[in-house]
Amino acid sequence: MCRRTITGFCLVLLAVVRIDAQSDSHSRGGWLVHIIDGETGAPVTHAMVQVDDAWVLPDSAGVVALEAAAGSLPCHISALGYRTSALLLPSPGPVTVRLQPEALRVSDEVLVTGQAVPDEISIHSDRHRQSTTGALAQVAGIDMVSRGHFGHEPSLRGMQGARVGVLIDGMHMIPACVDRMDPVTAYVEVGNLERLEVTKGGFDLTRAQSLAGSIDLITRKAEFSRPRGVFLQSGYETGSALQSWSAGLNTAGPYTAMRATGALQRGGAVHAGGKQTLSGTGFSKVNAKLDVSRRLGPKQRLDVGVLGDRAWDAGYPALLMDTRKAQSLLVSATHTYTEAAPGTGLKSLRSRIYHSRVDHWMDDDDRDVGQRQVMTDMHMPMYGNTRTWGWRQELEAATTTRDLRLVVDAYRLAAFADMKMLSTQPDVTPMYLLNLGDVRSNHIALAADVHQRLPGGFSLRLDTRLDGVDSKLADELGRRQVASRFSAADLSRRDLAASYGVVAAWEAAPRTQLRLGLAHSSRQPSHTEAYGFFLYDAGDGAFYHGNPRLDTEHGDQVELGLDHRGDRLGLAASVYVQRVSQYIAGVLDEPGFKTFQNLSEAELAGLEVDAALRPTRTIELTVGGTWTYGQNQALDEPLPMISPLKGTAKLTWTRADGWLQVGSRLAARQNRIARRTTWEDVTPGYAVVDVRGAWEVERHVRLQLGVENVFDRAYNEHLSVGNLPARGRSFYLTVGYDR
Ligand SMILES: [Cu+2]
Repeated sequence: MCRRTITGFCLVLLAVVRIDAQSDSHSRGGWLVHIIDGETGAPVTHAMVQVDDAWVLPDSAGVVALEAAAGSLPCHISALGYRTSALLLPSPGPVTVRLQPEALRVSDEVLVTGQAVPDEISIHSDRHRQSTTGALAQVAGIDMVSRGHFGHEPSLRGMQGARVGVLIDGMHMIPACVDRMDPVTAYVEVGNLERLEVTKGGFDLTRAQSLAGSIDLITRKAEFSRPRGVFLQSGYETGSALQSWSAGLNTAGPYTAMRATGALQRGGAVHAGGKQTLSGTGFSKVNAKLDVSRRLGPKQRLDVGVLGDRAWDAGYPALLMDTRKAQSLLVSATHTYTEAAPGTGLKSLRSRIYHSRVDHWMDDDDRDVGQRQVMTDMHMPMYGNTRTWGWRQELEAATTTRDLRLVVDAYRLAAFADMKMLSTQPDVTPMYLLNLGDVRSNHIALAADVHQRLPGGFSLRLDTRLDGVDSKLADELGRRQVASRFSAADLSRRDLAASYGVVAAWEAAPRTQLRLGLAHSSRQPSHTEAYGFFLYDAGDGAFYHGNPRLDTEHGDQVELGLDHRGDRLGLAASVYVQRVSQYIAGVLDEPGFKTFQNLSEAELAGLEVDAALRPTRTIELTVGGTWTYGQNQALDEPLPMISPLKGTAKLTWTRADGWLQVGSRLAARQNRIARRTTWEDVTPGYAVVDVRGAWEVERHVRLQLGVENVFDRAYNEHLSVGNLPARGRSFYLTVGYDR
């Protein structure tokens, strides 16, 4: 996508307002300030009155009561959509302040700055991944959206954000950054990643409500089989001056096992292809994880886990701001009952309670706000947090021909985000607003998954999920902000949504399966889509407003799949089409401002192919390709953030003590771009070559090394916001000790 800038953004103007002051003997104790719209006379309830350093809010009639002070009282009154007023309140008494409406304007002049250039998506060997992002990017159908060289967000089958369910061990953790700097995938270090459970399409609904599918990051837990395990690892990558250290241990007795790990990472300036160096791309991060498992007799087990992460000074060159600090914590307790004997009936019962919390601070202190074209001369420090309390109950049962899974997935969310606008000009009054005015929501979902085996190699899988959500805005200022655009009746919502899917499979030949899936998926609006206020999106340079009147989005999809797992040849292919109705997207209200609306229809389709050929026992050739198509039917243009045709080819040579791989990543030019909903530009295709290997130099000591982008190609992914360049030639070396 391209980087365009808006000129002439003028947010706050100082104006002189008329003050009608009346003497009133009954209120000599102070001032009673009535704040009204200068044109309509309606009370402006979302105004903010600043006296010295304190902010005061008006009541529902637009009235502010101020304490008496000696002489006249200077104050500032600001409200979004009005000129800010600086005034001197005369002697105590009732005062009416008429605010002059001031549309927040963006000039029509649009400049294109900077040329099209790259972002980074690293793909590592299947067996020795260096990062969670790299592991995700290897999955056919997943691409990473980047806004910097840190915190990449997964895109699944052309969809991102709330359309993809991202979980940690089946638990919900809700990002706190309204600019999407903190995807949940950033919180699981690759050393703690046991596996990725990626569900594409709407065919497994036990994890989350989603149209594209879900990504569950299954973490490593304490192992009873390792009484005294120790692991140490240290690595360096030249492409982003990335240093990483991690250490951990695993202890186990007959009844208790414990695993603890800690990791530290520090990245610097990124070296992009063609000898460019990008500034403002560094980050620092620490991560710690502790898991304790206790056996309670032969059938029961208790697991307690804590996952903490803290990142600071992470640069996002494509956005207006950088992360100053981001911290998260996830604590959980799980009780598992397992029926040891195989057979029919109850197999297992798992109960989990958890709490996750995310805090996020970002600012533009490292940016020259006088030079930028959006919000010129304005610093906008922002803070956000989310708190989630969850309960997940899972029951598994089986008969000889049927497997059954029932899930209760419930959580309660509190989400808050605010922003200050501090001008560098001394005569401009600061402003304060809530991007999320303390959203409180309760979610409960019941899901069932039935797998029925039929004669003749056929099987059927049925999935259903019913989601109930009840949400409201709790903060008084937040309520007023949203009520100023909608009505008081829109400050809470409650709705139900059903999703269902069926997959018919046929074992057409030994180790060969054909699949046909049909699904109807529902996605209720996210808390930011419903209640967000003044959210800046770097993708189109617009400020977004939530819409509490949004309807549930629905997807109807069909998928055909083929799997073959032979000795010499493995093949997995799928083709899908999804029609989305009530598609939620931002619609322009006035230049620079959008509100989320339901659009009539969008369509997505795609093809994913992965093949592996093993001509000998030590040589393997793997090729993969994905093609994704997205069309916004309502606006008659391509959907934004859709990857072009992409492919990989890798040749791997394996020995007992290591392996060596030469691989290539290819992407075609993306000509299908969104111009109305997003400012995209055509992204040229690229081909890069990587060489990787691993070698066990000694017992327990393993080296991983390689060169990415061997020919130092300058390129960027289409999903790189602001055409942020990808890394150029990068050497990496990791030394690990594990016993
Ligand atoms: Cu942020």
